[in-house]
Amino acid sequence: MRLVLQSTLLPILAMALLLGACKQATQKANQSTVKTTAPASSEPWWKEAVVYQIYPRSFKDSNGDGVGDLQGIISKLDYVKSLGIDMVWLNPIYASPNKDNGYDISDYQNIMKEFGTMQDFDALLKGFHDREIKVFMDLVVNHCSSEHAWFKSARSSRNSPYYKYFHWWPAEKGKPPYRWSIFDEKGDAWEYNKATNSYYLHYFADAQPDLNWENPQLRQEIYKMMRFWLDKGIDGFRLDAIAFCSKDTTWQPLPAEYNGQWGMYYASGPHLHDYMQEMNREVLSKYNVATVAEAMGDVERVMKFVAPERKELNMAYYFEAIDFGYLPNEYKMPDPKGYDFVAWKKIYAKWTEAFAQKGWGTIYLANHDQPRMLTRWGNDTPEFRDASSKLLSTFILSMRGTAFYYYGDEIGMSNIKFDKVEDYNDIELLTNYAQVKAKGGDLKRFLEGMKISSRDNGRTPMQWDDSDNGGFGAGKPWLKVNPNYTSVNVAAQEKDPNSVLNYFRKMVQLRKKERALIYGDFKLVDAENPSIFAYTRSLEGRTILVLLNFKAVEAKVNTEGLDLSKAKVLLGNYPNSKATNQLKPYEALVLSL
Ligand code: TEU
Ligand code: CA
Repeated sequence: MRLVLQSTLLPILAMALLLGACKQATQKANQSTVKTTAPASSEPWWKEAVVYQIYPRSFKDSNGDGVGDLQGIISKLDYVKSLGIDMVWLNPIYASPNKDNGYDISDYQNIMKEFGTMQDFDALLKGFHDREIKVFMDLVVNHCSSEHAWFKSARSSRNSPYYKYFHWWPAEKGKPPYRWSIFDEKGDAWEYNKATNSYYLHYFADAQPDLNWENPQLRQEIYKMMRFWLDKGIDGFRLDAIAFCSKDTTWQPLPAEYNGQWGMYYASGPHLHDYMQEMNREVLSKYNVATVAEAMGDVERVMKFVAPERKELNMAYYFEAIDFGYLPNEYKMPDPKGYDFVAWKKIYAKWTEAFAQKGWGTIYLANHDQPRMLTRWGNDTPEFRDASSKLLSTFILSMRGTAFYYYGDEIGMSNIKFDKVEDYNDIELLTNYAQVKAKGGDLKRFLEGMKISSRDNGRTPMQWDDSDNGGFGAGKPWLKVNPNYTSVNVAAQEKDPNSVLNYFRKMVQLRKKERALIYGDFKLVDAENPSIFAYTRSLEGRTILVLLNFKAVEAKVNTEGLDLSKAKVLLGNYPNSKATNQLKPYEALVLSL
């Protein structure tokens, strides 16, 4: 909603008062008529939320079996609260044989044995709610596990009532038309099943058969399951790979316009948005909850999920910025020449501007599908670990869009960089490794690249203290703990007021205090600057200037047109930060103008 300031001055003043940020804001508001996307008092909570993502397998192991669990999270509720965050997103905790760590669900209404019981879940939800923290669950419904009762029945006979819950190609019609698979060694998304003499479809691993959304009965089952969790009082869903759920069942060859871009094609199913609207009508609209779509594709595609008048979902991730800087067609192999920083900034500007017109976006630099943000976007050398971790937190919490923050980043955890393939667990890496090997490719080069980009880098156990296994748990952890836990850990950083952890907390508080950081207009400053990411966030006459030097050398930013002479430092990541346009390596400055 775009509003002119004068017409909304009263409610805005009331709100500013409430937030204790009134004085400066109102003084400036009187002088200015800047057009902003002003927050009506009716703005939904999820726009202002800071989300903390917990990968339950790696957060805290309560019983010494080497796997994080729900009781482990319960034991850390006060820590999570102390971060100042508003919402937690839990990666899948449902029953699963864990071929893809919970993204292969065998029972949607039960808890994974290793994680605990439904009683543990209820206690966890209550624990968060008692602390005024909302809880998002992962909703993985593009596919389930081949161990799910539906699939076990379906694969036994074409007469099974569940056969039509999946997509099949009858073998009497010959070989199925090629479909690309993400976690399949052969790269083939059709798997032959003897008992039915047919092939089933799996966009991901063969242990992850795709659910047949074109079947209304299947959709009703999903909605029923969603209601089960919503009735328990959860606050929303992150919809996994949801863009893939509708299939073109004419099974034509890849249309020429997609030219090798299977993901884009999969994200363009003919009824995708009919289903999202149906889900909204039948389920989501009946609850006060929020949703975030893992929405692949370009602005136009992603926008369809979140444009409010379409009544689908609330927020969306996009991948263009996070997937930037890899060599094309090469398993997330980082470009040795580095990435084009100016182009990267412009991707953020493009998406931020799009969401300013309509809908609402998200900002993140890491999650369980990504390496550690410090290694990928900062600098994990001892010299710059601290400064660049703080810089990245500043970025996430000063951009426009709901902030998603990944566990461990608040203490500056970095990539573990395994040397040996045996150390890895992730199905994506193991599949890709097997493919490179089968093609006689350069495995050494592949493993070197994966030290930067592999998902397991972001899944190592949380580093709580300098005791064995970093305080994660007594047993041998399912994935190795980063050996730097002896110095990089929560306990050490709690004691240090200038730690990465305490900086993160300050930045969270700053975002809460400064509504401009949430709702303010975003404007790139000195867009072509090759080192510094600079932008203003303006709301109701208040302007905040964010200066972030992403490079290991000093750099200067052109702030022409902005008056820094009376600027006030709201937060900086060096001691005694000053309002200046000359920045130290990885320096971050948040200034009010
Ligand atoms: O990811 C969706 C997805 O398309 C992945 O291929 C993603 O692009 C990849 O992980 C990047 O390396 C979701 C989940 O977030 C992921 O953990 C699952 O493995 C995947 O779905 C299958 O459920
Ligand atoms: Ca455990």
